[in-house]
Amino acid sequence: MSQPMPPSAIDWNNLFYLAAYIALIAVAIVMVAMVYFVIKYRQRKGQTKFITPIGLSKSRAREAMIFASISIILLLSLTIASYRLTPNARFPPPVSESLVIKVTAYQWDFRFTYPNGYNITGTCNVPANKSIIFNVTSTDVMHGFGLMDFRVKIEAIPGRYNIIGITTPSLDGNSELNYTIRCFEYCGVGHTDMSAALTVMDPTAFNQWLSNQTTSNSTVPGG
Ligand SMILES: [Cu+2]
Repeated sequence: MSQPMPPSAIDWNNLFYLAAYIALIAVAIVMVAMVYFVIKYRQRKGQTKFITPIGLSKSRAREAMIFASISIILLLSLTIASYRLTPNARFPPPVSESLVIKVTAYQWDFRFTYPNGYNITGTCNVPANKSIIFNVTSTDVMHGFGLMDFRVKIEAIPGRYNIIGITTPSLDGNSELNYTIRCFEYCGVGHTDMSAALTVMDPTAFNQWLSNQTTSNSTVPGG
């Protein structure tokens, strides 16, 4: 069974394709006009080399204003649309409605700390259909915490916390879903292998798993 696409990825893809199509249409109009005018106004035999400059007529000025306005409206709309992406990774739902996981990046791994204090490296288990807030920091150098399947990425910086949110998809008949967490900041010789798994579980199974974990069987903190 194929893995369902996370909601944030669907929204992101739609916006990306919309922007790409608008850009393609704009490029096509410019290219066609350019070729047309190059042929139409090419230098003919016996013609003076330079065209005398002409003042901008009122109708030309109006045309220029209209085209500039269209561009401004299009670009502003895309900017607003990118902020209104739902769910927006930068503005996750409140902490009370989310599972908050602390992510500590270090050379060269990610450590995940759950609200009960349990921490683990390698795999981050999360429940399906839930808002997850990652509270991301680093203990040594700058790293990047990226979940490309969700189209989200945030810097992991020593001495500060950066927040990024995702909404996990429903399992859709799968027993679990697997995604890859990767470091996206060149952080030393181990950077290439700095990755972890994000496993989306059935919420009941997740709660059972988490309640079976205690701080004493946590993996030894590294870095
Ligand atoms: Cu790294």
